[in-house]
Amino acid sequence: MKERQGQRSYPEREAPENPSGVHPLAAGVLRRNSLESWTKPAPNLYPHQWSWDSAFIALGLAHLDNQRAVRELETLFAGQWSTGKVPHVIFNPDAPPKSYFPDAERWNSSALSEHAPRSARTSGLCQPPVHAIAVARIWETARGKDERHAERARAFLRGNYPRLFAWHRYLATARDPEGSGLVTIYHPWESGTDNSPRWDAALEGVEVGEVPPYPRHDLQHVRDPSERPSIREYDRYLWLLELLKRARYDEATVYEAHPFLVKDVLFSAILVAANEALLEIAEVVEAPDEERALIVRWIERARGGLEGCWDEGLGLCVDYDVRGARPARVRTVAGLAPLIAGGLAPERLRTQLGVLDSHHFAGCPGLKWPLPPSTSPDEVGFHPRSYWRGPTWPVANWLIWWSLLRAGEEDRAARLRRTSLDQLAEGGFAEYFEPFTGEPLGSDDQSWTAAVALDMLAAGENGA
Ligand code: 9WN
Repeated sequence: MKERQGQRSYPEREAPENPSGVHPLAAGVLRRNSLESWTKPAPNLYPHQWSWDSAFIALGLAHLDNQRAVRELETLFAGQWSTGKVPHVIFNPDAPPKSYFPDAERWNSSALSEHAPRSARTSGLCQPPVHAIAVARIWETARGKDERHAERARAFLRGNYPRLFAWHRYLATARDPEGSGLVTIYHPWESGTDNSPRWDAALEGVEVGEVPPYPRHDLQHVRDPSERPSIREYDRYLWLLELLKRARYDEATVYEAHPFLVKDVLFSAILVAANEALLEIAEVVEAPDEERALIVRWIERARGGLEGCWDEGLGLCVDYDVRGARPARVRTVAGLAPLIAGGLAPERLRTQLGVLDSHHFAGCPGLKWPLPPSTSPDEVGFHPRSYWRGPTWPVANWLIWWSLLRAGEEDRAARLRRTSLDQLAEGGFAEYFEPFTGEPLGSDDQSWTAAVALDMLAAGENGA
Protein backbone atom coordinates (compact mmCIF):
# COMPACT_ATOMS: atom_id res chain seq x y z
CA MET A 1 0.00 0.00 0.00
CA LYS A 2 2.86 2.39 -0.74
CA GLU A 3 1.14 5.00 -2.82
CA ARG A 4 0.78 8.70 -3.01
CA GLN A 5 -2.53 10.44 -3.00
CA GLY A 6 -4.32 11.79 -6.03
CA GLN A 7 -2.48 9.89 -8.74
CA ARG A 8 -5.51 8.43 -10.48
CA SER A 9 -7.48 10.10 -13.15
CA TYR A 10 -10.71 8.38 -13.99
CA PRO A 11 -12.04 8.68 -17.50
CA GLU A 12 -15.07 10.93 -17.17
CA ARG A 13 -18.07 9.14 -18.64
CA GLU A 14 -21.11 11.07 -19.66
CA ALA A 15 -23.74 10.44 -16.99
CA PRO A 16 -27.31 9.73 -18.14
CA GLU A 17 -28.40 12.93 -16.37
CA ASN A 18 -26.54 15.16 -14.08
CA PRO A 19 -28.37 17.30 -11.51
CA SER A 20 -26.24 20.37 -10.79
CA GLY A 21 -23.03 18.72 -11.91
CA VAL A 22 -23.14 15.95 -9.29
CA HIS A 23 -21.40 13.45 -11.58
CA PRO A 24 -18.04 15.22 -12.14
CA LEU A 25 -17.97 16.38 -8.53
CA ALA A 26 -18.54 12.84 -7.24
CA ALA A 27 -15.88 11.45 -9.59
CA GLY A 28 -13.52 14.16 -8.29
CA VAL A 29 -14.06 13.11 -4.66
CA LEU A 30 -13.15 9.50 -5.48
CA ARG A 31 -10.14 10.62 -7.51
CA ARG A 32 -8.79 12.79 -4.72
CA ASN A 33 -9.30 10.14 -2.04
CA SER A 34 -7.75 7.43 -4.20
CA LEU A 35 -4.40 5.83 -3.40
CA GLU A 36 -4.02 3.91 -6.67
CA SER A 37 -5.34 0.52 -5.55
CA TRP A 38 -7.73 1.55 -2.76
CA THR A 39 -9.61 4.61 -1.55
CA LYS A 40 -9.63 6.41 1.78
CA PRO A 41 -13.19 6.74 3.11
CA ALA A 42 -12.50 10.43 3.75
CA PRO A 43 -9.57 12.77 3.16
CA ASN A 44 -8.44 13.13 6.81
CA LEU A 45 -10.86 11.52 9.26
CA TYR A 46 -10.41 7.98 7.88
CA PRO A 47 -6.90 7.44 6.45
CA HIS A 48 -7.10 3.61 6.21
CA GLN A 49 -9.11 1.17 4.10
CA TRP A 50 -12.52 0.34 5.60
CA SER A 51 -14.38 -2.78 4.55
CA TRP A 52 -17.94 -1.74 3.70
CA ASP A 53 -16.78 1.68 2.53
CA SER A 54 -14.60 -0.04 -0.05
CA ALA A 55 -17.52 -2.15 -1.22
CA PHE A 56 -19.68 0.96 -1.74
CA ILE A 57 -16.73 2.72 -3.37
CA ALA A 58 -16.32 -0.19 -5.79
CA LEU A 59 -20.02 0.13 -6.70
CA GLY A 60 -19.40 3.73 -7.76
CA LEU A 61 -16.03 3.03 -9.39
CA ALA A 62 -17.56 0.25 -11.48
CA HIS A 63 -19.18 2.99 -13.55
CA LEU A 64 -15.98 5.02 -13.96
CA ASP A 65 -13.20 2.50 -14.24
CA ASN A 66 -14.08 -1.15 -13.88
CA GLN A 67 -10.51 -2.32 -13.36
CA ARG A 68 -9.94 0.18 -10.58
CA ALA A 69 -13.10 -1.11 -8.90
CA VAL A 70 -11.62 -4.61 -9.17
CA ARG A 71 -8.36 -3.47 -7.55
CA GLU A 72 -10.27 -1.78 -4.72
CA LEU A 73 -11.77 -5.13 -3.74
CA GLU A 74 -8.66 -7.16 -4.44
CA THR A 75 -6.70 -4.93 -2.05
CA LEU A 76 -9.37 -5.37 0.60
CA PHE A 77 -9.60 -9.15 0.19
CA ALA A 78 -5.81 -9.41 0.45
CA GLY A 79 -6.41 -8.67 4.14
CA GLN A 80 -8.94 -11.51 4.57
CA TRP A 81 -8.36 -13.74 7.62
CA SER A 82 -7.94 -17.50 7.21
CA THR A 83 -11.31 -17.92 8.94
CA GLY A 84 -12.93 -16.09 6.00
CA LYS A 85 -13.43 -12.87 7.95
CA VAL A 86 -12.94 -9.68 5.96
CA PRO A 87 -11.53 -7.22 8.52
CA HIS A 88 -13.23 -3.91 9.08
CA VAL A 89 -10.02 -1.88 8.69
CA ILE A 90 -6.83 -2.55 6.75
CA PHE A 91 -4.20 -0.17 8.04
CA ASN A 92 -2.30 2.10 5.70
CA PRO A 93 1.36 2.08 6.76
CA ASP A 94 1.77 5.50 5.16
CA ALA A 95 -1.05 7.21 7.08
CA PRO A 96 0.14 10.34 8.87
CA PRO A 97 1.09 9.69 12.51
CA LYS A 98 -1.65 10.36 15.05
CA SER A 99 -4.32 10.47 12.37
CA TYR A 100 -6.68 7.69 13.53
CA PHE A 101 -7.18 5.69 16.66
CA PRO A 102 -7.33 2.76 17.43
CA ASP A 103 -4.33 2.10 15.21
CA ALA A 104 -2.69 -1.16 14.06
CA GLU A 105 -0.59 -1.38 17.24
CA ARG A 106 -3.63 -1.17 19.47
CA TRP A 107 -5.38 -3.99 17.58
CA ASN A 108 -2.20 -6.06 17.44
CA SER A 109 -4.13 -8.71 15.54
CA SER A 110 -1.32 -10.47 13.68
CA ALA A 111 0.55 -11.06 16.95
CA LEU A 112 -2.56 -12.28 18.74
CA SER A 113 -4.26 -14.44 16.14
CA GLU A 114 -2.84 -17.11 13.88
CA HIS A 115 -5.76 -16.42 11.55
CA ALA A 116 -4.82 -12.81 10.83
CA PRO A 117 -2.97 -12.17 7.57
CA ARG A 118 0.81 -11.63 7.66
CA SER A 119 0.93 -9.36 4.62
CA ALA A 120 -1.36 -6.62 5.95
CA ARG A 121 -2.14 -5.17 9.38
CA THR A 122 -5.82 -5.24 10.13
CA SER A 123 -8.38 -4.68 12.85
CA GLY A 124 -9.99 -7.72 14.47
CA LEU A 125 -13.61 -6.90 13.62
CA CYS A 126 -15.70 -7.05 10.46
CA GLN A 127 -18.45 -4.92 8.87
CA PRO A 128 -21.62 -5.54 6.83
CA PRO A 129 -20.96 -7.68 3.74
CA VAL A 130 -21.80 -5.35 0.86
CA HIS A 131 -18.91 -6.85 -1.17
CA ALA A 132 -20.77 -9.42 -3.27
CA ILE A 133 -23.23 -6.70 -4.28
CA ALA A 134 -20.29 -4.62 -5.53
CA VAL A 135 -18.76 -7.60 -7.35
CA ALA A 136 -22.08 -8.24 -9.07
CA ARG A 137 -22.18 -4.58 -10.12
CA ILE A 138 -18.66 -4.87 -11.57
CA TRP A 139 -19.91 -7.80 -13.62
CA GLU A 140 -23.11 -6.04 -14.72
CA THR A 141 -21.24 -2.96 -15.93
CA ALA A 142 -18.47 -4.95 -17.66
CA ARG A 143 -20.66 -7.44 -19.52
CA GLY A 144 -22.49 -4.59 -21.21
CA LYS A 145 -19.22 -3.54 -22.87
CA ASP A 146 -16.97 -5.44 -25.30
CA GLU A 147 -15.78 -9.03 -24.86
CA ARG A 148 -12.36 -7.89 -23.54
CA HIS A 149 -14.01 -6.06 -20.64
CA ALA A 150 -16.36 -8.95 -20.00
CA GLU A 151 -13.54 -11.50 -19.98
CA ARG A 152 -11.45 -9.46 -17.56
CA ALA A 153 -14.42 -9.14 -15.24
CA ARG A 154 -15.16 -12.86 -15.55
CA ALA A 155 -11.57 -13.64 -14.56
CA PHE A 156 -11.94 -11.39 -11.53
CA LEU A 157 -15.17 -13.12 -10.55
CA ARG A 158 -13.50 -16.52 -10.83
CA GLY A 159 -10.69 -15.44 -8.51
CA ASN A 160 -12.90 -13.58 -6.09
CA TYR A 161 -15.80 -16.04 -5.77
CA PRO A 162 -14.01 -18.48 -3.40
CA ARG A 163 -13.08 -15.55 -1.14
CA LEU A 164 -16.63 -14.25 -1.10
CA PHE A 165 -17.95 -17.71 -0.42
CA ALA A 166 -15.51 -18.16 2.50
CA TRP A 167 -16.56 -14.75 3.87
CA HIS A 168 -20.26 -15.59 3.77
CA ARG A 169 -19.63 -19.06 5.18
CA TYR A 170 -17.74 -17.49 8.10
CA LEU A 171 -20.75 -15.25 8.80
CA ALA A 172 -23.20 -18.14 8.52
CA THR A 173 -21.18 -20.34 10.90
CA ALA A 174 -18.76 -18.60 13.30
CA ARG A 175 -21.14 -15.66 13.63
CA ASP A 176 -24.24 -17.77 13.94
CA PRO A 177 -23.42 -20.85 16.01
CA GLU A 178 -27.13 -21.11 16.90
CA GLY A 179 -28.06 -21.51 13.21
CA SER A 180 -30.62 -18.76 13.64
CA GLY A 181 -29.96 -17.10 10.27
CA LEU A 182 -28.92 -13.92 12.10
CA VAL A 183 -25.38 -12.59 12.38
CA THR A 184 -23.95 -11.89 15.84
CA ILE A 185 -21.80 -8.80 16.20
CA TYR A 186 -19.16 -8.38 18.93
CA HIS A 187 -18.83 -4.61 18.81
CA PRO A 188 -20.99 -1.66 17.66
CA TRP A 189 -18.31 -0.87 15.06
CA GLU A 190 -19.17 -4.14 13.33
CA SER A 191 -22.66 -2.86 12.61
CA GLY A 192 -21.30 0.17 10.74
CA THR A 193 -23.87 2.23 12.67
CA ASP A 194 -21.56 2.73 15.63
CA ASN A 195 -23.35 4.87 18.20
CA SER A 196 -26.90 4.11 17.12
CA PRO A 197 -29.33 3.85 20.07
CA ARG A 198 -29.80 0.27 18.85
CA TRP A 199 -26.79 -0.58 21.05
CA ASP A 200 -27.56 1.54 24.12
CA ALA A 201 -29.21 -1.14 26.24
CA ALA A 202 -26.64 -3.81 25.38
CA LEU A 203 -23.80 -1.38 26.11
CA GLU A 204 -25.37 -0.52 29.47
CA GLY A 205 -24.78 -4.14 30.43
CA VAL A 206 -21.05 -3.82 29.75
CA GLU A 207 -19.07 -3.07 32.86
CA VAL A 208 -16.08 -1.04 31.76
CA GLY A 209 -12.76 -2.11 33.25
CA GLU A 210 -9.31 -0.55 33.05
CA VAL A 211 -8.94 0.91 29.54
CA PRO A 212 -5.35 1.86 28.65
CA PRO A 213 -5.26 5.60 27.86
CA TYR A 214 -6.22 6.54 24.32
CA PRO A 215 -6.33 9.69 22.18
CA ARG A 216 -9.40 10.95 20.25
CA HIS A 217 -7.76 11.94 16.94
CA ASP A 218 -11.19 11.79 15.29
CA LEU A 219 -12.30 14.96 17.10
CA GLN A 220 -9.70 17.06 15.23
CA HIS A 221 -11.50 16.38 11.98
CA VAL A 222 -15.05 17.54 12.77
CA ARG A 223 -16.36 21.02 13.51
CA ASP A 224 -18.18 20.03 16.69
CA PRO A 225 -17.45 17.04 19.01
CA SER A 226 -21.18 16.29 19.27
CA GLU A 227 -20.99 15.02 15.65
CA ARG A 228 -18.89 12.07 16.86
CA PRO A 229 -19.56 9.41 19.52
CA SER A 230 -19.20 10.61 23.12
CA ILE A 231 -16.35 9.80 25.55
CA ARG A 232 -18.66 7.44 27.41
CA GLU A 233 -19.35 5.55 24.17
CA TYR A 234 -15.66 5.49 23.25
CA ASP A 235 -14.70 4.07 26.65
CA ARG A 236 -17.01 1.18 25.96
CA TYR A 237 -15.71 0.70 22.41
CA LEU A 238 -12.12 0.60 23.64
CA TRP A 239 -12.97 -1.70 26.53
CA LEU A 240 -14.67 -4.19 24.18
CA LEU A 241 -11.56 -4.07 22.03
CA GLU A 242 -9.39 -4.96 25.05
CA LEU A 243 -11.65 -7.92 25.78
CA LEU A 244 -11.45 -9.16 22.19
CA LYS A 245 -7.67 -8.96 22.43
CA ARG A 246 -7.68 -10.97 25.64
CA ALA A 247 -9.69 -13.61 23.75
CA ARG A 248 -7.05 -13.43 20.99
CA TYR A 249 -9.91 -12.81 18.58
CA ASP A 250 -10.87 -16.45 18.92
CA GLU A 251 -14.50 -16.90 17.96
CA ALA A 252 -15.39 -19.65 20.44
CA THR A 253 -13.75 -17.81 23.34
CA VAL A 254 -15.49 -14.58 22.40
CA TYR A 255 -18.82 -16.35 22.18
CA GLU A 256 -18.35 -17.82 25.61
CA ALA A 257 -17.43 -14.74 27.59
CA HIS A 258 -17.79 -11.50 25.65
CA PRO A 259 -20.31 -9.08 27.23
CA PHE A 260 -21.55 -7.63 23.93
CA LEU A 261 -23.16 -10.19 21.61
CA VAL A 262 -26.02 -8.87 19.51
CA LYS A 263 -27.96 -10.32 16.58
CA ASP A 264 -27.82 -7.42 14.13
CA VAL A 265 -30.83 -7.33 11.79
CA LEU A 266 -29.36 -4.83 9.32
CA PHE A 267 -26.12 -6.79 8.99
CA SER A 268 -28.15 -9.99 8.53
CA ALA A 269 -30.40 -8.39 5.90
CA ILE A 270 -27.43 -7.08 3.94
CA LEU A 271 -26.05 -10.61 4.03
CA VAL A 272 -29.27 -11.91 2.45
CA ALA A 273 -29.01 -9.37 -0.38
CA ALA A 274 -25.30 -10.18 -0.72
CA ASN A 275 -26.07 -13.90 -0.87
CA GLU A 276 -28.47 -13.22 -3.73
CA ALA A 277 -25.65 -11.39 -5.48
CA LEU A 278 -23.34 -14.31 -4.67
CA LEU A 279 -25.77 -16.66 -6.41
CA GLU A 280 -25.50 -14.54 -9.58
CA ILE A 281 -21.72 -14.68 -9.31
CA ALA A 282 -21.83 -18.43 -8.68
CA GLU A 283 -23.78 -18.79 -11.92
CA VAL A 284 -21.18 -16.85 -13.92
CA VAL A 285 -18.26 -18.83 -12.51
CA GLU A 286 -20.16 -22.13 -12.69
CA ALA A 287 -19.67 -22.85 -8.99
CA PRO A 288 -20.48 -26.35 -7.69
CA ASP A 289 -24.18 -27.12 -7.18
CA GLU A 290 -23.65 -27.92 -3.47
CA GLU A 291 -22.32 -24.42 -2.86
CA ARG A 292 -25.24 -22.82 -4.66
CA ALA A 293 -27.66 -24.96 -2.68
CA LEU A 294 -25.95 -23.88 0.53
CA ILE A 295 -26.26 -20.20 -0.41
CA VAL A 296 -29.98 -20.71 -1.07
CA ARG A 297 -30.33 -22.28 2.38
CA TRP A 298 -28.51 -19.36 4.01
CA ILE A 299 -30.95 -16.97 2.33
CA GLU A 300 -34.01 -18.90 3.47
CA ARG A 301 -32.71 -19.33 7.00
CA ALA A 302 -31.90 -15.64 7.33
CA ARG A 303 -35.33 -14.55 6.08
CA GLY A 304 -36.81 -16.86 8.70
CA GLY A 305 -34.54 -15.39 11.37
CA LEU A 306 -35.56 -11.86 10.43
CA GLU A 307 -39.20 -12.86 10.61
CA GLY A 308 -38.54 -13.91 14.21
CA CYS A 309 -37.30 -10.38 15.00
CA TRP A 310 -40.41 -8.70 13.60
CA ASP A 311 -42.00 -6.22 15.99
CA GLU A 312 -45.66 -5.84 15.11
CA GLY A 313 -46.11 -2.65 17.11
CA LEU A 314 -43.23 -0.84 15.43
CA GLY A 315 -43.70 -2.35 11.96
CA LEU A 316 -39.93 -2.90 12.02
CA CYS A 317 -37.42 -5.64 12.71
CA VAL A 318 -35.43 -5.19 15.92
CA ASP A 319 -32.01 -6.45 16.99
CA TYR A 320 -31.68 -9.12 19.67
CA ASP A 321 -29.31 -8.75 22.60
CA VAL A 322 -27.99 -12.29 23.11
CA ARG A 323 -26.33 -11.55 26.46
CA GLY A 324 -29.26 -9.60 27.87
CA ALA A 325 -31.72 -12.08 26.26
CA ARG A 326 -34.04 -9.31 25.05
CA PRO A 327 -34.96 -7.50 21.85
CA ALA A 328 -33.79 -3.89 21.38
CA ARG A 329 -37.05 -2.06 20.68
CA VAL A 330 -35.68 1.05 18.97
CA ARG A 331 -36.97 2.85 15.87
CA THR A 332 -34.03 3.17 13.48
CA VAL A 333 -33.55 2.66 9.74
CA ALA A 334 -32.05 -0.74 10.56
CA GLY A 335 -35.63 -1.83 11.25
CA LEU A 336 -36.19 -1.76 7.48
CA ALA A 337 -34.11 -4.96 7.39
CA PRO A 338 -36.99 -7.02 5.87
CA LEU A 339 -37.24 -4.56 2.95
CA ILE A 340 -33.46 -4.88 2.42
CA ALA A 341 -33.52 -8.67 2.70
CA GLY A 342 -36.33 -8.79 0.12
CA GLY A 343 -38.70 -11.61 -0.77
CA LEU A 344 -41.51 -10.09 1.32
CA ALA A 345 -45.17 -11.00 1.31
CA PRO A 346 -47.24 -8.03 -0.04
CA GLU A 347 -48.69 -7.23 3.39
CA ARG A 348 -45.28 -7.07 5.09
CA LEU A 349 -43.91 -4.92 2.27
CA ARG A 350 -46.88 -2.53 2.62
CA THR A 351 -46.24 -2.21 6.34
CA GLN A 352 -42.55 -1.45 5.88
CA LEU A 353 -43.27 1.14 3.19
CA GLY A 354 -45.91 2.72 5.40
CA VAL A 355 -43.43 3.04 8.26
CA LEU A 356 -40.77 4.47 5.94
CA ASP A 357 -43.19 7.17 4.75
CA SER A 358 -44.68 7.79 8.19
CA HIS A 359 -44.01 10.63 10.64
CA HIS A 360 -41.49 8.30 12.35
CA PHE A 361 -39.13 8.55 9.38
CA ALA A 362 -39.26 10.26 5.94
CA GLY A 363 -42.67 11.85 6.68
CA CYS A 364 -41.54 13.52 9.90
CA PRO A 365 -42.76 17.15 9.89
CA GLY A 366 -40.00 19.75 9.50
CA LEU A 367 -37.43 17.59 7.70
CA LYS A 368 -35.37 19.48 5.16
CA TRP A 369 -35.66 16.55 2.71
CA PRO A 370 -38.16 13.65 2.90
CA LEU A 371 -35.37 11.17 3.60
CA PRO A 372 -35.34 8.80 6.59
CA PRO A 373 -33.26 9.97 9.57
CA SER A 374 -30.93 7.19 10.82
CA THR A 375 -32.85 7.19 14.10
CA SER A 376 -36.48 8.20 14.31
CA PRO A 377 -36.89 11.74 15.77
CA ASP A 378 -39.40 10.35 18.28
CA GLU A 379 -36.84 8.03 19.89
CA VAL A 380 -35.43 9.11 23.27
CA GLY A 381 -31.92 8.40 21.97
CA PHE A 382 -32.45 10.70 18.94
CA HIS A 383 -29.91 13.47 18.37
CA PRO A 384 -30.04 15.38 15.07
CA ARG A 385 -26.28 16.05 14.86
CA SER A 386 -24.75 12.99 16.47
CA TYR A 387 -23.52 10.45 13.98
CA TRP A 388 -25.95 7.49 13.79
CA ARG A 389 -28.34 8.94 16.37
CA GLY A 390 -30.40 10.94 13.89
CA PRO A 391 -28.61 12.40 10.87
CA THR A 392 -29.49 11.27 7.35
CA TRP A 393 -26.80 9.05 5.79
CA PRO A 394 -26.53 8.88 1.99
CA VAL A 395 -25.37 5.23 2.10
CA ALA A 396 -28.50 4.30 4.03
CA ASN A 397 -30.57 6.11 1.40
CA TRP A 398 -28.78 4.10 -1.28
CA LEU A 399 -29.57 0.82 0.50
CA ILE A 400 -33.24 1.71 0.75
CA TRP A 401 -33.41 2.97 -2.84
CA TRP A 402 -31.79 -0.21 -4.16
CA SER A 403 -34.07 -2.36 -2.02
CA LEU A 404 -37.14 -0.52 -3.33
CA LEU A 405 -36.03 -1.26 -6.88
CA ARG A 406 -35.55 -4.92 -6.03
CA ALA A 407 -39.02 -4.96 -4.48
CA GLY A 408 -40.49 -3.58 -7.73
CA GLU A 409 -41.32 -0.20 -6.15
CA GLU A 410 -39.98 1.85 -9.07
CA ASP A 411 -41.93 5.08 -8.45
CA ARG A 412 -40.97 5.27 -4.82
CA ALA A 413 -37.37 4.41 -5.69
CA ALA A 414 -37.32 7.18 -8.32
CA ARG A 415 -38.56 9.73 -5.77
CA LEU A 416 -36.01 8.68 -3.18
CA ARG A 417 -33.23 8.78 -5.76
CA ARG A 418 -34.20 12.25 -6.95
CA THR A 419 -34.37 13.59 -3.39
CA SER A 420 -31.02 12.02 -2.43
CA LEU A 421 -29.31 13.50 -5.47
CA ASP A 422 -30.88 16.91 -4.77
CA GLN A 423 -29.58 16.70 -1.19
CA LEU A 424 -26.06 16.05 -2.46
CA ALA A 425 -26.29 18.72 -5.17
CA GLU A 426 -27.07 21.24 -2.45
CA GLY A 427 -25.05 19.94 0.51
CA GLY A 428 -22.05 18.28 -1.15
CA PHE A 429 -20.65 14.83 -0.38
CA ALA A 430 -20.83 15.01 3.38
CA GLU A 431 -20.58 11.92 5.52
CA TYR A 432 -24.08 12.65 6.92
CA PHE A 433 -26.64 15.48 7.19
CA GLU A 434 -28.65 17.17 9.92
CA PRO A 435 -32.16 16.04 8.97
CA PHE A 436 -34.03 19.28 9.78
CA THR A 437 -31.60 21.93 8.56
CA GLY A 438 -29.81 19.91 5.90
CA GLU A 439 -26.44 20.99 7.32
CA PRO A 440 -23.61 18.76 6.09
CA LEU A 441 -21.91 17.04 9.06
CA GLY A 442 -18.95 14.77 9.79
CA SER A 443 -16.32 14.63 7.11
CA ASP A 444 -16.56 16.52 3.82
CA ASP A 445 -15.82 14.61 0.64
CA GLN A 446 -16.78 11.24 2.03
CA SER A 447 -15.97 8.61 -0.61
CA TRP A 448 -19.00 6.37 -0.22
CA THR A 449 -21.34 9.35 -0.46
CA ALA A 450 -19.80 10.16 -3.85
CA ALA A 451 -19.85 6.50 -4.87
CA VAL A 452 -23.53 5.94 -4.17
CA ALA A 453 -24.36 9.13 -6.07
CA LEU A 454 -22.52 7.73 -9.10
CA ASP A 455 -24.40 4.46 -8.83
CA MET A 456 -27.74 6.23 -8.59
CA LEU A 457 -26.87 8.47 -11.54
CA ALA A 458 -25.83 5.50 -13.65
CA ALA A 459 -29.12 3.74 -12.95
CA GLY A 460 -31.13 6.55 -14.53
CA GLU A 461 -34.56 7.73 -13.50
CA ASN A 462 -36.12 4.25 -13.70
CA GLY A 463 -33.29 2.34 -12.15
CA ALA A 464 -32.58 0.73 -15.51
C1 9WN B 1 -15.20 3.03 13.12
C2 9WN B 1 -15.48 4.77 7.75
C3 9WN B 1 -16.30 4.26 8.93
C4 9WN B 1 -17.64 3.63 8.47
C5 9WN B 1 -18.58 3.37 9.64
C6 9WN B 1 -18.74 4.65 10.42
C7 9WN B 1 -17.38 5.12 10.91
C8 9WN B 1 -15.51 4.30 12.32
C9 9WN B 1 -15.37 5.52 13.22
O1 9WN B 1 -16.54 5.36 9.80
O2 9WN B 1 -16.83 4.15 11.78
O3 9WN B 1 -15.21 1.92 12.28
O4 9WN B 1 -14.24 5.90 13.50
O5 9WN B 1 -16.38 6.08 13.64
O6 9WN B 1 -19.63 4.48 11.47
O7 9WN B 1 -19.83 2.93 9.16
O8 9WN B 1 -17.38 2.42 7.81
O9 9WN B 1 -16.26 5.64 6.95
